[in-house]
Amino acid sequence: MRTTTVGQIKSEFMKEQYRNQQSLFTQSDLSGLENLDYKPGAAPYLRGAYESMYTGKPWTIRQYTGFGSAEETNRAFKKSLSEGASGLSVAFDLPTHLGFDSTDSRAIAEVGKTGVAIDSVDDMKRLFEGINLNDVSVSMTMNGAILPVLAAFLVAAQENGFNIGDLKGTIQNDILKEFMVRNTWIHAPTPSLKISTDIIEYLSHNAPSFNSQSISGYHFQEAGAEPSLELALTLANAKIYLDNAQARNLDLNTFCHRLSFFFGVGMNFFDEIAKLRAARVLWSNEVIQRGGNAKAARMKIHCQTSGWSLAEQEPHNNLIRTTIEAMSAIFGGTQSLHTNAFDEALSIPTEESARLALNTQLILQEETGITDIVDPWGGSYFMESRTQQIINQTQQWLTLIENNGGVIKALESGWIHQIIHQQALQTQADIDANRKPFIGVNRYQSDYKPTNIRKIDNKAIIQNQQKSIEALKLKRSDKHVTLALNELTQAAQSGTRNLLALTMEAIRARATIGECTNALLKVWPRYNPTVSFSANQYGDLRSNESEWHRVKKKVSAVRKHHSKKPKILLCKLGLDGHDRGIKTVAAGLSDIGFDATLTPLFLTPEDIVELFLKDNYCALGISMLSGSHVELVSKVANKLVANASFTRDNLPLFVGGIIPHEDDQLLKDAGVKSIFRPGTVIEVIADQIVMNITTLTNYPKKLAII
Ligand code: MLC
Ligand code: 5AD
Repeated sequence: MRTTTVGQIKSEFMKEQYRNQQSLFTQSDLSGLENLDYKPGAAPYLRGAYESMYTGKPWTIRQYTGFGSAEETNRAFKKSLSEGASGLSVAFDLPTHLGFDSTDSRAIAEVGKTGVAIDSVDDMKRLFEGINLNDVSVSMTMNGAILPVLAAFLVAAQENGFNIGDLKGTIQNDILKEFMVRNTWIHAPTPSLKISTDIIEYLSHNAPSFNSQSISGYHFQEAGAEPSLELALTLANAKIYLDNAQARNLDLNTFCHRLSFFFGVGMNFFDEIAKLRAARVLWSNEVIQRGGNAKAARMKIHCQTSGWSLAEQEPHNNLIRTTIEAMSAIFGGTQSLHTNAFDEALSIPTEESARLALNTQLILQEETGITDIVDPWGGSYFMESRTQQIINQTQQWLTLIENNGGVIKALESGWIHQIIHQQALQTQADIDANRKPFIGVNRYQSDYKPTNIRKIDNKAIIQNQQKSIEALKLKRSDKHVTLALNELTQAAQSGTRNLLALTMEAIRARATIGECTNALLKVWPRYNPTVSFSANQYGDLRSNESEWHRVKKKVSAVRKHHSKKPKILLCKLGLDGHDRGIKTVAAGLSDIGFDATLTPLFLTPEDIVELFLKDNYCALGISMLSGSHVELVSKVANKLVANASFTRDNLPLFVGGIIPHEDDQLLKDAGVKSIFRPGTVIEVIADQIVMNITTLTNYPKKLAII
């Protein structure tokens, strides 16, 4: 079973890709389905979590927002609320996610870039200054540094006069999917799961209106999973969380209704609606089978339109994609929704693109009449049978996960990574081969480039964070902080006390997020798994194409010259763990003839240079999605030029990812030879690399011109 490939699974589970096999559905497709008798607001909630659905209360418009400093993000929150948003959602920067203070040398390049920088409870107070937390619910996407960040939120709320018993909101607290795809873990899985259960326990006792988890499928979809696999992995993880909470003797009917869910909604219009309907049924059945009541069994969902489905090419097309995806989420009965900005594939949103994204929801909510009807797809021959099909497919995936040892074993063995990666490769091959339509990317291309994108210059932010940390340290009692941090370390060691309660005391004493993390790292060091990719699948899917073969021959000519495959080192750099792209590139380059090595995540420029110089690599490829490419890639280039026999001109350095065009020159000046943006097909990448390495080094003329 362990060797199951996507090819096998495809024949079992997946419909013919991108086209429905059956085009007409009739009453006969409903035969045997129980679905038709289900009522909205009643278990198993097929037709919606609430009886009145949007006629009682429309979905919450909740836009994921965060950049720069707490003050800047606070202004963006207030703007969003004044423009019609009905909830808030915090995007933290990568250093905060990984428990580094903004002053840490590993953090500096990424402070405030893809989210807001939070170092302490004082930053958290600035983040929510002037916002009434009794009225507005706040979601926080936090999993790695969850203890100090959630503690800072709770203590900030208390110090601002709110009773934590009244707070409404959600903390993501879904660590398993971090290990599977999102990659902002800090400690190993076992201690991380203890932390997660501590949070459920603390919140269910002290903040009963706060959702203690947002169990996520979104990131599986972004990493490549199709809808039923996304759903299966989400439910498999949710069941582990239930097991752990129940093993702690928490009462299902006390905590379970505060476990919420989060799904991605991509361009697979009908299946996304069916997926949300199927999700509610499967969860309800699971909870009721464990003895939960109807309230505990009600699945509540947040959705986000898919970032991956958006293109860098002709970005205004993304407004249309996002609108269609938002409609799937709404028809599926989501409780809360984030719609992506159209410039997603270029940078984080500008004021203009953020406003358009929000307006997309306002228009759907207020102009279309969509909110007047509860579950408008209910009873549709097609939708009901598709929902049942997704239920069946999801159950088959769940069985397959069990056959691979259950979710934890399948995670540790790499099976889960592999299955998702293989689906990503399938999709990429189909786009690259123009089998899966992607307007403006593989057909109807144009040269249009937008100019106005948000750039974060974080020098001033870093200085401010430094000053705030200094001010915080001046006014605190170091003795008190040390005592609180020691207590945290001891509690991690003993495993018997609730870590959130203790972290709140350290945070209240003005320990920083980094200091709290370090106190735990003494017991549970940073986790560092290897990353792998699948060979042969992508190449097999492209094997009929002439362009693929043309470039493969070129790589082969280089191989013959060296009597071995050209070695390429591929890596992510810094704290960014979004590795779908680099894994796809590694698989593709390997299949086209390179000897590709993929490094573990979270390497510093120093680490990368050391690895590169250790072996006989002919090229270095770096994937950057965090907006820190200029700082971090330049450091790599400078070190290579300083330490080895490279000049800027002959550095075999390549960069891929979200790179604004205006940064091209800076990167080229540093020594980067080619920049590959989302949507670049593998053979173009391979061709460029071969062309560059054969002209850069002393190759015979014949090779340089192939
Ligand atoms: C709602 N209510 C109703 C009703 N509709 N009551 C009667 N009839 C109706 N029709 C009541 C609910 O019971 C609830 O009360 C209250 O109104 C609020 O409704 P809700 O449905 O709970 O909505 P909300 O508060 O918005 O909560 C939605 C949620 C929550 C449960 C899904 O967990 C949430 O907001 N999640 C957001 C997660 C998020 O934004 N994540 C961003 C991830 S970005 P009561 O009393 O029952 O509470 C990311 C990207 C990355 O992760 O970085 O990788
Ligand atoms: N602001 C707005 N949206 C963001 N995303 C990530 N960071 C931000 C941010 N700071 C969104 C993107 C991405 C998804 C993970 O979350 O849509 O695809």
